[in-house]
Amino acid sequence: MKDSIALKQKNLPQLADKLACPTYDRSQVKAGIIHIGVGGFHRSHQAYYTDCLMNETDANEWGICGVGLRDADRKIGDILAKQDYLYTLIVKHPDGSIENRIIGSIIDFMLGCDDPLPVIDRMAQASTKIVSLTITEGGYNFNPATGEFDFKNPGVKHDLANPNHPQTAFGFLTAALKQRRAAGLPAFTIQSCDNIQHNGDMARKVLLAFARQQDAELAEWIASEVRFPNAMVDRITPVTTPADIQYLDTELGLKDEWPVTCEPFIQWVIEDNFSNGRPNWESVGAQFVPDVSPYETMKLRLLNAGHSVLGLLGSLHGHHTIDGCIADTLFATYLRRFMDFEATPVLDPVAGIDLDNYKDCLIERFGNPNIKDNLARICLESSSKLPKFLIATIKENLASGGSIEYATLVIAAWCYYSDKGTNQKGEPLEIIDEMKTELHKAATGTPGTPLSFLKVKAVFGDLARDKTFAKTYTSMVQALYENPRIAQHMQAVLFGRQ
Ligand code: CS2
Repeated sequence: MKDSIALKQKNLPQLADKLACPTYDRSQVKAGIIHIGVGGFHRSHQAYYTDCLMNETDANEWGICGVGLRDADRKIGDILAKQDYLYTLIVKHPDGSIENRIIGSIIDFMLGCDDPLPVIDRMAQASTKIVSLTITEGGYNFNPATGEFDFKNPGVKHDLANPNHPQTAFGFLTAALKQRRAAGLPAFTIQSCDNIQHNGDMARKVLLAFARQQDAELAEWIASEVRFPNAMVDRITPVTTPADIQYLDTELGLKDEWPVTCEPFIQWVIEDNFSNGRPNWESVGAQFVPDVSPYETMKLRLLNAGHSVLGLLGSLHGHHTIDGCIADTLFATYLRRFMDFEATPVLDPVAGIDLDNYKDCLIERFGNPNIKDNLARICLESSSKLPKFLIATIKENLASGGSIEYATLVIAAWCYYSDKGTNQKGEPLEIIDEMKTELHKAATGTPGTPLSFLKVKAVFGDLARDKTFAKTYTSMVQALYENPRIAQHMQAVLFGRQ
């Protein structure tokens, strides 16, 4: 058997007849963008758009230098370095067809936890125009119920005491901006690509809170010079599996140690608000708009919330993937009703978007049988996702007298899941959540105190004090503890209680 070809710059000519490869001269590309958090999503989304741009136009100044801040990022850094920062994007269509393409827009990677200084210097260089972020919802370090910055975070405490040896994104950004200011260089743009409502405003708020504690004058300069565009980002990107790596080897004779798989759908709606220039991403499909809020809210409250609805109910039931849930009519119907009866009534209209089509398309995307999106990924860090994805919808429906039953059952299911750590068959669930211990502790009080789970104020705020919610939730959680077969409770919501 012929040996597989290792993914490397020098092997691209050999690979070009097997799959799409960068058509630009990568040796000419400079890193105008530094990106913190090079996970699958960055690689299927921003790096993909930028690769398209480089293939189609002259955009050499907009290459990406990846940055990892945690020791856990060492693996991706090592693999990318070995592969000249190239990787394969495996786009899986619902009909089973697959498009493979090698992405070349990332041209370097630096690990900040080993030595922060070179990373700070790189951010402070004149050639850096944008620092973009996918640091997850939790990475913004705010209390989800109050929205205030958490100064008790050990990383933040460390960075305030050691401004030249930071650990957190806030520490790195502040140190780099300080250098730029001292050198008389223009500020870079800070571009959030996380699933947070008003992600740019949030990045601005938390960075300023941090910077004010460190250097009030610098904070003022940041406030006036740095732009933080809000954006809605979208592409479903499941976790890469060994089977994906094997597929490239078997089908294409290509050795890529960490490819990325994703769905064909992609969307990026961005506010045109940049401090120091930007790539023309609109020429490859991104949309620049004056106000991104309605797009963000629609996506977070329908797609991301829809994922959480299926993720938590499905985990309890014993489903493993999102497409597995959609193949189950009860779950697909429940999701659609949640979207129609609870999420949509509290959404503002979105210019140019027919919400019915958007929802049809979401159900189709979720049902893509080739995107085996694991429920463990969906439920990961639910404590930082649910306040914005789902609880916001409940609160708005309580205020307007709308329906809350569909979403409330999900909170009751989350309580049971956090308490038992198993599905309804007693099989263990993989739960990864920064607040796991706190959630578990609160949930275990449920049998004696039905509202016990809602004591986690950072997640629920004052929700327990709302009489309508407390009543609905109490009856649901009690019924669930008596009989954990979630499908029966979903049916009760769908068809009314007997
Ligand atoms: C998911 C998102 O993490 C989650 O809960 O809903 O990762 C989702 O797949 C992306 O936002 C899709 O754009």
